[in-house]
Amino acid sequence: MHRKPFLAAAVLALVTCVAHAGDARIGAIAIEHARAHATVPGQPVGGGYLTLVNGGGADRLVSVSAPVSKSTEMHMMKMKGDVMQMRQVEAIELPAGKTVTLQPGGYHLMFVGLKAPLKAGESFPMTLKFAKAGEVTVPVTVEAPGAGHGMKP
Ligand SMILES: [Cu+2]
Repeated sequence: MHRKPFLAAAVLALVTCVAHAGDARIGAIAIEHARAHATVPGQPVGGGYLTLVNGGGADRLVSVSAPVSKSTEMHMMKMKGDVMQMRQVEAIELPAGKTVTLQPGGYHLMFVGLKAPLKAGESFPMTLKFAKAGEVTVPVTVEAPGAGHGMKP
């Protein structure tokens, strides 16, 4: 008799844990852990990271925008000899059924022309546009660099 309410509470707790800030979904694509690194005053650009889980057919991320900067670019980091180089890409391919992780050292987003420093603990909306799935706006959480998920400074 007392078991049912307890079970319901346990399930609710589980659901709350799984869906954390920075998550959204559009069609078969799940956007997980959208985050940006905090910046210091005067820093003109900031980095953005997220995980794209594509449960459907091939798609591509074709544009990104956020109100925190003049523009938002998609970048790829690559080693050229022993120098880390960054270049802008037109789109990020999402192969069918694959997970693509945007993280320091690989694909990432750059908020170019920041209007104000990004402060840890704050969040802002970011709109992602996929060629097939369409547009979705996700909340981005600002984290201190190296706060568990990023590259060490
Ligand atoms: Cu970059």
